[in-house]
Amino acid sequence: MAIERTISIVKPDAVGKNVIGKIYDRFESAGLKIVAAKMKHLSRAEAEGFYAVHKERPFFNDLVNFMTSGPVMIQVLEGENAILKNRELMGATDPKKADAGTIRADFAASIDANAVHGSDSPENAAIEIAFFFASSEVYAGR
Ligand code: IDP
Repeated sequence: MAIERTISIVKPDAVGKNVIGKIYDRFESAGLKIVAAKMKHLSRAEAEGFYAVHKERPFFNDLVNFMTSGPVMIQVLEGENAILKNRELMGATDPKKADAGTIRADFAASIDANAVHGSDSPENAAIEIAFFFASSEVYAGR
């Protein structure tokens, strides 16, 4: 299986609930390594740029408002099959539909405030990592 890197974001709702560490534990327990991390309060332009792929969607403005409502914790996860593994740990977009034991089932309140973001493909993972981190800020897995 391939060693991959992916972007994870702990969204403002989960940062506000003080569960960054509990979410990090899910990654580490699943064998994913945190190889870069930063806390950041996104500007409107940054949130709009990050979610540009969704700009025609009806929820785009709500999404940008939410993602700029407080600081987020952004990390690069590295490990075997990291992109899919992170998506499995996250659970479905709507926490009501997320499997028991997933991050969204345990920490998210609604489809808007759904605790975490994760890249959904190798192409998007590369774009999203470059959006937030210089290559010198991402460390090789131990
Ligand atoms: P994902 O985060 O599970 O990959 P996407 O479909 O890529 O889900 O949507 C990006 C984000 O946009 C979601 O995490 C969620 O916060 C928000 N979102 C998606 N669909 C809706 C919706 O129908 N209403 C409100 N917000 C939504």
